[in-house]
Order: sequence, then C-alpha cells, then structure tokens
Amino acid sequence: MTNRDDNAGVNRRHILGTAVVAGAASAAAGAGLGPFALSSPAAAQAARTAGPGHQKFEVGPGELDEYYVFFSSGQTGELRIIGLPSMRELMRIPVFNRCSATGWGLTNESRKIMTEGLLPATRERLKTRLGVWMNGDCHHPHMSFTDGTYDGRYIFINDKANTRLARIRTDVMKCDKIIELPNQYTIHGMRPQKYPRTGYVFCNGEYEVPLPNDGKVLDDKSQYRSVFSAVDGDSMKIAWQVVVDGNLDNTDADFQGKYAFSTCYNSEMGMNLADMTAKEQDWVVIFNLRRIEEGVKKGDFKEMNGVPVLDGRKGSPYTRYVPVPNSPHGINTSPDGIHVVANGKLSPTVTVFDVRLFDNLFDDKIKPRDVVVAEPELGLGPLHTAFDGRGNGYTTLFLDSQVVKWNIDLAKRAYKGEKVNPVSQKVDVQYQPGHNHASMGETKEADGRWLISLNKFSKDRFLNVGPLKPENDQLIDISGDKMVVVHDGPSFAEPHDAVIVHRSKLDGKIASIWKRDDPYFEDARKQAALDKVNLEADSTVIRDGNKVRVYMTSSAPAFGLETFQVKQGDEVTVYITNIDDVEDLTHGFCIVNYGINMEIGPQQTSSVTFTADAAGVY
Ligand code: CUK
Repeated sequence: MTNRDDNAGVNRRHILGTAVVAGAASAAAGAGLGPFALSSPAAAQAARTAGPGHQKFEVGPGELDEYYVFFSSGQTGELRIIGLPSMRELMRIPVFNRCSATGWGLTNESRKIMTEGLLPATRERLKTRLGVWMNGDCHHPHMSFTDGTYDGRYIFINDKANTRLARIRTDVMKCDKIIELPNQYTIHGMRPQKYPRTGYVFCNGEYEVPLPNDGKVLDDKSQYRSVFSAVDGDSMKIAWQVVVDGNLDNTDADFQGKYAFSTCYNSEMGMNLADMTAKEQDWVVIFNLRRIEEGVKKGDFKEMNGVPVLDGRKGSPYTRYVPVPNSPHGINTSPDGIHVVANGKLSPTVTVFDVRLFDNLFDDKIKPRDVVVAEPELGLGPLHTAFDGRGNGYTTLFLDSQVVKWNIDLAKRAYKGEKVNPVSQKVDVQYQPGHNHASMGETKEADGRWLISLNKFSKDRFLNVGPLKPENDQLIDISGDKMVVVHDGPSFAEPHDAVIVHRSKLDGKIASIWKRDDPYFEDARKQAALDKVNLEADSTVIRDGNKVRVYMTSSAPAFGLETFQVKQGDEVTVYITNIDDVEDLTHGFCIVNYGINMEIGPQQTSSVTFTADAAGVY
C-alpha cells in the first residue's frame, strides 16, 4: 500500500462490516502501525476497532455512518438523530418544545400541528397561556413497522409530561401530528404494533387518576384508574382504551399481531411510594387485541370523550395478569418472535415469557405463571433488555452500573433445574444505565453488531460543565464474543431511549428538497389561491381590513420584496416561499425586535403571524 487514497478506499470497500479483515488491519495498526506507518494518521484512525475480530467503529472525515439512531431527549422535548458508529449528532427535530432556529412553535404551520390535536378543554385553557404547551418529556421514540421490521414511514414519540403522542414524517424529518390522549394521565410506555404493520401505537397511561378527572372525586382511591390506549398510527385517532388495575409502566407488542403487554406495578393499588412498593410481586398485563376489537364491535364499552373504553380489570376477558417480582420496568420482545422479557427493577431478576402460551392462558387452559419459561437473576436494578438476534439478551443494571449479557436458552434450562449459568459477561458502563438498544434489535432483523447504553450519569467522564452534567450514551461493540465499550457520547437532558435503524431502511426515502404540493404548507397554498397569488412567483402585499398578508419569494440571499409597510396594530402574516431547488440552501427570515425567526427549506413555504404593535423601522 503506497497510496494513502488507495488505503482509505480499501477501508471503505472491504473493511466495513467485515470482521476478519478489520481485525487484521487493527492488529497491524496495534503492532507499531504496520502498513499504516506509511499512511496518514486519518487512515490509521479510520480502521480503529475494539481489537482483533471486531468491527471498525471510527468514521473518518467524509465517510458516512451505517446506522441512524433516533434518540428521545426527555424534558428537552425533541427527537435527535445521531449517526452510528460515529455517534455524531446529525439533526434535532423539534416536537414538544420550541426551536428558535427553525421557528417551531412560532410558524403557523408548526402551531397548527401543536394545537389541532389537543383536547377541546386543553385548547380552552391555552387561550390564557402561551397558546401551546412548550414543554414535553420524550421517553420512547420508535419507527413504524411492516411485517416485523422497520418500514421507514414514521417515527412516533411520546410526551410523558402532557399525555401527548407525536408522529414524525421520515421523508422530511418533521413532526406532522401531535395528539393529546383523553381519559388518561401521562403516556409512559409506547410501542408500535410490529405485525402485520403499524397499525396500532400502544400507549401506557402510567398514573392513576379519578375517571373522569373533573374534580368531583379527589380522595376516593377506589375510583382511581389507569388506562391503556391503542392509537391508529395512520389517522392518529384513538381506536380504543382499556382500564386496568395497577399502574402501567412500559409496553411492547408481539411479532404475531395478537398481543400487547405492559409491565404493571402497584398491585397494592397504593397512593404513595411506600404503599406502592410494599408487595413482593406485581404484574405483567397481557392485552388480547382480537378480543378487544370484538368487544368494541359488540359495544361492550363506555364511551368517554368520544373513545370506546373497555373494562380490562382483573377477571375481564380482554386481559390476563401474570404475577412477576416487585415493580417490573422495561418489557422487550426478542427478535426470535417467541420470548418476551420483563425487567425486574426492584428485583434482581428478569422474567421470560413464551408468547406461544398466551392463547392457552386466555382460554384458561393454564395458570398465569405457566407462561413463564425463565427467571434468571442478573444483578441489581435490571431496567431494559436488548437483543442480538443470536439468542442473547443484554440487560442494563441501573444500580450495578453494568450491562449483563445472558443467553435465553441457558436461562430456560436453568429454570428447569439444570446447573448452567446463563450469564456470560458483565461490562461496566459509566454510570447508571436506563435504556439500552441494539442495532435493529427490536425487529426480526436484529443484526447483533452494536449496542448503546444510555447512562443517566456521566460524573467524571467529561470536562466539568457545572452542577447539571450531560448524560453519557456509550457505544458497545457486541459483534464479537465479548462486549467492548468503544465510545463515550455526551447528551443533554435526558434521552431515555433510542432506536438504531440501518440506513438501508431510509436510503432514498428522505427528501433534500420539499415538494411544492406537500401537505405541510397546504394552508398557505389555500390562502394564496383565495388571494390569487402565485406563491412561487409573486411578491405582494394584500390588505384585508386590518389583516395584512405579505407574500414573498426568496432565493438566498435575496427576498422578493426589499421592504413592506403596514400600519401599527395590523395583524400581519408573512408567507415566504424559498424558490431555490438547490440542496441544503435553506433560507432564514428574521424581523429584528419582533421575536420573529423561521427557517424556509428549498421549495418550502413557511408563514408567521404577528401584530405590528410597535411603530418604527425593523
Ligand atoms: S423509561 Cu426511562 S429508563 Cu421512561 Cu423507558 Cu426506563
């Protein structure tokens, strides 16, 4: 290898994803640089791996990542896109927050999305407030599925703080729908149906409140309920809700399209922490989708706020309650389509179910605990489990600050009494991991290459930035026999969860330029048609009483109008159409000292409305 570019070419073409070749290259690099001694440091770096037999984890300048990671952002309220394995942050998609760079929360297009799906009572309350809830608490981002794997249509994300579900269109990577769920208090666990397609998006109402929650009942605990909801992901309308016993935490769905299941704590039906965690045992609640749909058809429900609400409390035909050790948290379906793992949280165990036994359970041929096929003890504070598609689980241990790798088959044999240890390795992570996620790990196409551990504390891992520290998202290579931590990635408060999607699921599906007929700015097109304005060609001012509409084209660095004049007190709407069709040529529009700033992408129309309350030149 004499030529540096050849070298880089070899890396890209042959080493990506080829463990054997990558291992050889890295061994050479480790032994005093070998062939890379003649090459640039960048080329040597581009081949860095976790050691012999491991895949390349560094992405050199100009190289592209192989995976998209979609991160929730906790109280920041946005969705973030990270590239993997580089762990470079690529984009932020505002959802439940306000974004001063793009104008989310300010433009008419975004405010419509943020308000139209709210409950009428909430819209009424917002009249005396900012007009939009500007905070959220995103926990769970998930892509839509078709036939058990990602289909690249949508990403759904929940807001735990204000009981909202949002949808992001992956073709433009913008949020296009936000709805607020009635009759329920918070959305915590959220997962899309995996089969035959999404379909339903399942939303756990975690907290119990009086139903209806109208202030008439405050102290009577017996009237407090929590609710499980199924939202139609295509129409973003609520299909049905089921009232349950206890508090729902996390949820997942099977690969057969028959069941959803949620971890459920507080079998005590207590109202404070001591009461809620008193018993040694709680539940996993299993929802029978076919029976629920039949119940809706038969009219076996109460309609509340326009939604059919079924009674799924203990003894109902729609649900089964399987006892599991104290306060289970995460619940994860294995890519084998058979096993489901509920993570113990206050118990050092995880409980493994076999979904093939659920039919018998609903037919009362077996007892609830008969669907349990393993319950290995893994360590302290198991919260979430990821899978590699090779029969192994990777479980975060919050208290131990570790990820533990264990084998499902060995755990089942141990449960039957055989003397085998299902745990093969524990790796330290820094520190206190919550969620973890494996590449394609929640789909039937789990590829067993990468794992990220989303650690809630970073403490000493980064330069000190004050009392509020970043979290630490660690990248772990799981392609070999042993897990190896290869990267620390700081992130701002607080990504609970992430999904890792192979780029092949999105390649060719994401636009660089808006389509002129996009529904995103349909209202602007309608208004322009009424005003007989051609958005792509005309720059003009239309007066309509004290309402003024300003239409402008833009082609950076120029705008179609150099100035416009309005009267003090006018309600002004500015519509800007970016007529460039050049990739990446986004244009910004700002009115100084008016709090106006928005982004207009190539071939997009954006609009903003304000009152011209202060006279002067701006
Ligand atoms: S929950 Cu955050 S660590 Cu809201 Cu998914 Cu488990």
